[in-house]
Amino acid sequence: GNGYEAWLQYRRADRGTNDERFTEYHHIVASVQDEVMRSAVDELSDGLKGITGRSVSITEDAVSTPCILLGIFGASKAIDQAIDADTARAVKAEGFAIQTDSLTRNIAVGAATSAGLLYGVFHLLRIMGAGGAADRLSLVENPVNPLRMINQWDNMDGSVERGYAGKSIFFENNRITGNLERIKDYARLLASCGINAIAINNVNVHRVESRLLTEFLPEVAKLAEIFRSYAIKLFLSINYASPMELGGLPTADPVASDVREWWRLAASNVYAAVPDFGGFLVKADSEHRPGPFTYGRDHADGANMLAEALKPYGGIVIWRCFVYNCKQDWRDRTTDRARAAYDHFRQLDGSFMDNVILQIKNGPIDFQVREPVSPLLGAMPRTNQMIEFQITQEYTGQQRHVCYLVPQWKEILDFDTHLQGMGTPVKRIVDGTVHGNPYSGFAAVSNIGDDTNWTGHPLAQANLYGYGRLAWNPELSSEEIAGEWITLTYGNREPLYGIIQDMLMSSWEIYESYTAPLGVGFMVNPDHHYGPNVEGYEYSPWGTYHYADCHGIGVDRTTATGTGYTSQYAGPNREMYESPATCPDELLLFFHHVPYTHPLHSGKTVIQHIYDTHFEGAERAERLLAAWERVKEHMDEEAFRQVADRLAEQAEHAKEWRDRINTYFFRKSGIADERGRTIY
Ligand code: BDP
Repeated sequence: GNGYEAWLQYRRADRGTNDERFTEYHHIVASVQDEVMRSAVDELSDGLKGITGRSVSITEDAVSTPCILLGIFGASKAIDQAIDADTARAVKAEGFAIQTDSLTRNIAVGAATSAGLLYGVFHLLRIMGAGGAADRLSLVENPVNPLRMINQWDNMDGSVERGYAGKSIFFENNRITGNLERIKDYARLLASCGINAIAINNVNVHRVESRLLTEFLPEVAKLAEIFRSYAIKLFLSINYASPMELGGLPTADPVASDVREWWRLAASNVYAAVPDFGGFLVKADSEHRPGPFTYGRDHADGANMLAEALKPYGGIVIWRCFVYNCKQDWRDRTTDRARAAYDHFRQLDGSFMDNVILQIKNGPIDFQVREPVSPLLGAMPRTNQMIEFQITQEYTGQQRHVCYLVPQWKEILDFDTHLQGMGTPVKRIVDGTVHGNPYSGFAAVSNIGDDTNWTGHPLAQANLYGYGRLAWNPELSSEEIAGEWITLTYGNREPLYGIIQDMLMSSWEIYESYTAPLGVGFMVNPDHHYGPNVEGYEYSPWGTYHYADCHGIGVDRTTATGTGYTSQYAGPNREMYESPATCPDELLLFFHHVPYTHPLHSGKTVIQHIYDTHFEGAERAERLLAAWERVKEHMDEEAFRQVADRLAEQAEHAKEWRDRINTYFFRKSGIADERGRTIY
């Protein structure tokens, strides 16, 4: 196939003997109450048609068994009879219960809301698609994270910032698209893996996108309507200087009364057009974007002013913490970009309104292949926080290279911050349980565009799917998520299933091995960030340095002799990172400047590690292509080709990475590869 249906193909399951049972189900019982329930019923009916190959009937009352019953607890008699009260009580707002009656074999999907019902239907279809057992279903699911959000970095000219899969599906020629079908299909994909919020425009808001808030509101309302029918709330990224740009005011100072009034009016207009509007996403005082600093105000002043405007309508402000000085000098080692978010925000704990959420990137720098966890996560007990991931592969191969990111996200979520003693992992902070926050969750930058297969690289679909699944339940394993995705997308026949599973599970490690070593980051071409360039960012003012010279490499971020960044972590982590003896190898150069001959825990020296990983990485990239060749006979030509072409490019490009990095360090250090391999 061309990849458009992604994981919603509703193909017949290949493995397992139970799937045949599902062909009995071609009768849905539901009384549709609203548009979300309409979506649930439509989806179930389409899905059943695909999976069973039979036509499906929908009635309000059960006319034959076995059937699939859908309903809201307390509103549907059939559901209240099918699902006992204790089970029903365990289902929260967006959750659901699924139960098979052993006598009638009826499957009941019950929920407290239509959103829950929609998720329940997608879950049932996932089970059916994977050949699960229809006759024994008995489960309750509730999402772990309240906010499960997608950020589009789409511009109204149709381009997508850091987009690697074509143009925007939302905008073209400085207007909102008329192709609403595609947006509906996107909403289906998102809802099917549990996403419940989306910001449709780039965090870098240009003049034209500011007008989404004003003159484009009628079209925004149409998009909101589509997402609403899939239980997804729409947000807009706003420009902090809108009162000046759109309103002609002389200032955007958050304490100025006309500025406050401008935002109050803007909010009231948005809610008139979109009654369930989610709120604003804000990048302020970052990378040349306007913000409260211009007026000598802090970020709490800025965020609260917007929060006040949204409060009467239940809206929220999502305020990004990606704030740093992008004009830092590499010679000045007293400033450190890694420190910036914590230094700016930590002191403001307790001063944000309760409908403000701080959105914090997973690491302190910028979505590198490997970074420590941002020390700001969890460090503001009286402030709502959510984590921001990057699904789009800006620094992880730009959807030309395969890089399954779920294992990276899992490591971050499982990281123990020690903020409330041992056992305070990031996942418990961002789900709101550690500090009891009213708002919390996940956000991530989308990786889709108008390419037919959505993500350019077909295997990159696994990242979008995996992000949603992980936001729903961070306890799912990377293997489980990959397994679901492979089964739903390609089926679960061997050897195909096992080959793709191995490729995905090894891909992050492979990518890391031939790119910037040991957590030092960057070493990419400036601006577009694709491909190797060891000194591309070394002497420009972005705060992204590795300080390599003829003696050694790495950034001294210790408290004893470096930038003091390590002091932003709680005790045990601070100690672990402070000393090269306890710092994990994979982050050594993020925290320490060491000689090339420094021995790692692995027993290798830093320089030999660089050589070995780069030779191995390039070889392993080549083996990915060889592995893919073995699935050729098990899938159609187009699906095979799309991946094969990219893997060929990756294998070539990995060699370029290997040679650039190895040569650079060979020349700098003058130390030969102990295995005598050729370094160009
Ligand atoms: C960086 C991107 C840049 C974004 C920025 C952000 O290179 O395009 O605008 O992050 O997150 O990763 O605001």
